[in-house]
Amino acid sequence: MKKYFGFIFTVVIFSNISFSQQFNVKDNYIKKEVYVPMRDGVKLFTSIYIPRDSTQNFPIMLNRTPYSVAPYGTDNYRNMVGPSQLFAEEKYIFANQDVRGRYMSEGEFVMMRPQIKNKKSRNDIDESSDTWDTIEWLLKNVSNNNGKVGQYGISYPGFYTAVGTLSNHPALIATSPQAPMNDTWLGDDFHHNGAFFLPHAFGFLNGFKRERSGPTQQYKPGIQFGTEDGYKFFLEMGALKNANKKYFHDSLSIWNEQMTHGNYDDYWKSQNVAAHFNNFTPVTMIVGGWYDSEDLYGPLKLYEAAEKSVPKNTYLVMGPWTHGGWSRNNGDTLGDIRWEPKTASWYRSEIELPFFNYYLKGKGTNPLSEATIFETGKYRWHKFNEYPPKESKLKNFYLHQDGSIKNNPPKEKNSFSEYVNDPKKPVPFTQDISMRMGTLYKVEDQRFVWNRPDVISFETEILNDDLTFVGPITAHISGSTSGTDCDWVVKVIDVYPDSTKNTIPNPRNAKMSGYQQLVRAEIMRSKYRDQNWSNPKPMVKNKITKIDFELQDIMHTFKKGHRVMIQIQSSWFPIADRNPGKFLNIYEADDSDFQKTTQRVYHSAENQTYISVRTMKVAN
Ligand code: PG9
Repeated sequence: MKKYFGFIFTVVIFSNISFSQQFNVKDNYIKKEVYVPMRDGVKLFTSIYIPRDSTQNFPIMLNRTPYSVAPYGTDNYRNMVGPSQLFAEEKYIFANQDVRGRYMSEGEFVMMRPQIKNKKSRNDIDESSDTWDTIEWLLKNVSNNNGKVGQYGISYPGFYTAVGTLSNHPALIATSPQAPMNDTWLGDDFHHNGAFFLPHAFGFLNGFKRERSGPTQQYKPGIQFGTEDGYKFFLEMGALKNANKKYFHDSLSIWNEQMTHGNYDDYWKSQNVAAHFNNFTPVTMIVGGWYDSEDLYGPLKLYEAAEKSVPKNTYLVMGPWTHGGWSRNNGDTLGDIRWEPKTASWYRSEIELPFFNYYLKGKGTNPLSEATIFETGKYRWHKFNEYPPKESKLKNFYLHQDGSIKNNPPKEKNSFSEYVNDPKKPVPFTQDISMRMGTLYKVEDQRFVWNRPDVISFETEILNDDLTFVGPITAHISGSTSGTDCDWVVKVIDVYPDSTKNTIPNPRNAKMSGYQQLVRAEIMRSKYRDQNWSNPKPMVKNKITKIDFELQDIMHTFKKGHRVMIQIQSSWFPIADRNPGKFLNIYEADDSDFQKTTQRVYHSAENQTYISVRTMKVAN
């Protein structure tokens, strides 16, 4: 089956499925707390909710987390157990576990603990072996289980689900890694193409990775920054090495550790999950959100990896969601943008629950097609038998001297656009005043930067027809810099017609006339341009150089009457740390290393700059 169904299923009919009244977990479940022994003797704290109904056997839903299984105490119940309230109502056994070294579990915590391929002794443990040992114990010790286990988790727990899948325990029938982190140097969380995602790493590590002397229900809080203005705070902090000097004072070992691994060395490579994500036995539904600012790379790359060896076991669901947005709310809005279908509630009732019910309870039918993909712009679901869909065709969109974007390459000689990047006045990534990376920037109106002198913009003619992009976008830059390193940020933007009237109110009362909605953006550090991530290489000053890099996938329709815009800039602050414009180890750079550079983007016959992306006709 390799064909697009041509089937747009109306979610609207399902969209009114509202949550039933808050379900009372305590009335329906008995809670137990146990220490589950691992093969090396370390015991992991596990809290288990078992249906009070003892007339049937139930499958076990396992969730392994570094974020705590709180509340602790057998009399203290969670308000919600399982991926959604629907699971609690359906009746499953829920086993939630603090992973090794976190909260009430024993042992040592390791960030994204590397997989051990050939385990030789009982002390060769990884998260797959901990998953296996946990499942073994649960099957033997929890009464009323039906011998079938499912595992799920979002983000970090999504990572544990992905590596749990690799345990290949025969009772682990179905798993769902949701927004799983795959590689936090190449594209998830901490870095994108080697550029350091500063507020995200700074805020997360400060809060998350505090030391403990043994099992604990609570960690010491991170330091307080005393401001909500991230742009100002990080600009005043200056060079990265000032973070420890000014704020952490050696209290955050993980920060110091990461600062010594600037390049993609074995430290990062050993954490990559996709390299192992093959030949597994559970049926796996990978879930991701188009608007996920943390882990969009993870689900897409794990799907790609799994498709090479176990295509029959793997399904993909991509919706218009922020990080984990499918597990809460309705999924019908982000920032200034609104759409009709309530995609998250639909996913929970029509995809997630039926998927696990089918595989773990033998109930109903499998609700999945190979790929269940949401098209933003037109805001509707599609089912594909292949992702990216086979009938999509690669097309190039070239930048031209007159500021246009055309499908034909330019003919001019020696044509370029030039701008100066000043690391002391970096281009902001958002208008939001926040210490966090947040998620609103994913669809934010780019008019707040488009006419800055350090941002260059190109746009198509008004579209005569809908134009749908699907799959990854690749940026091909012919560029030069007056320094020995610089960043390239490419943003793909949907420009609304000037005549657009606000028909639905949005929270900021933003005017949608001429709105420049960000659709996808990515950063690339020139020194990694050969994608030899472990061995960066300086730019030769003012030499035209080819820089190719992937922007993460989309499925977006630029509607008739809209335009496609591309903006290029060399800073994107503070979401990504600043490039000093000099080839050096940025983690050791001094404030005085940061210098202005002049970048040129060529759009000539010999040196073209363009994006390539699959486009397809989608039936209306
Ligand atoms: N994506 C998350 C994260 C993991 C590790 C570091 C930083 C963030 C998470 O939400 O689990």
